[in-house]
Amino acid sequence: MERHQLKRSFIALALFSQASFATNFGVSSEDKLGQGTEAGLGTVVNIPVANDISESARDAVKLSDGTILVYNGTFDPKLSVYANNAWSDLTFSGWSTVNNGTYGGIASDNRFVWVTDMSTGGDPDDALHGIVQIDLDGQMPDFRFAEDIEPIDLTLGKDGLLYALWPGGSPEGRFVNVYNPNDASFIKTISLADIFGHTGHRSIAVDENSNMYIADWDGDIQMIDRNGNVLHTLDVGGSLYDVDIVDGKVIAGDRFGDVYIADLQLQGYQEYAISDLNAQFDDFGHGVFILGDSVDTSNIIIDYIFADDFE
Ligand SMILES: [Ca+2]
Ligand SMILES: [Ca+2]
Repeated sequence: MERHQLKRSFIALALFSQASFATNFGVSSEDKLGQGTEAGLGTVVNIPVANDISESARDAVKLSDGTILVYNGTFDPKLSVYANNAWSDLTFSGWSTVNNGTYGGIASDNRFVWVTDMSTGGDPDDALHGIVQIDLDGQMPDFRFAEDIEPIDLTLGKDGLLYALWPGGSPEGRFVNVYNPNDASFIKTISLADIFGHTGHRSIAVDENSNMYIADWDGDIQMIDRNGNVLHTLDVGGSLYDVDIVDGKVIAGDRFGDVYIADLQLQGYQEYAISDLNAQFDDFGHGVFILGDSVDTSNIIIDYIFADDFE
């Protein structure tokens, strides 16, 4: 091998090993969006306060074109859309959540957006609850479904199904309802109470094999398969706000400004304070939501998944 070829393969190796340690991820915390890697959240933007009464931004999801959607508020939230360095807002009558810091979930397949909706006071419509679907293309009327539950988090699984964690209250999140996002039809209920007992759960993420990752206030991330078998438990210690599968990692945020990045088998994790990753975040630490990814469901055949997995 000639010298320039050697040099080139050395550079390629160096780039590869650097890439293998970098996780691309983002957070929503302190009414800011931060994006970057474990080496630093180099991009931070302020989320506009959506209402006259200050309501904090909650969870957020990133579309494949880089557009970011934020569950922005509590009793009268906006769907705040960040694209081309500019913000715009959408909303839906009666959309609201109980004001617990960890509540509020959002997911998207790049066209439709799903958000959790709970029963709250205020306008008469605010008592309505379930899952709200919003069409970013504005072609299909936005609507509410799953009106028999009050979800505190939801996720579009990498398997193409929509999972909602419910109810609120204490202990919260004892059940997961599964829906077909193509037609909002109900598929099944999974009882976390049957698996873990009478204990609370705060957030859910789901991989392409329908394995569920459940994040808890006591600091556990639990991996369970579609039949309810507990595969792994990882105790990261923090009071967890949110969990997502991003860039091939399980990433959770906690109550005090920390992010936990684990492998998909939950064999180990690294902990980062977001204030160390960018000084615009407060050293004191505030609740951290993980910026989830949209899921392209166009090549996923839902009928096949439930013929196999949900009988
Ligand atoms: Ca409501
Ligand atoms: Ca999230």
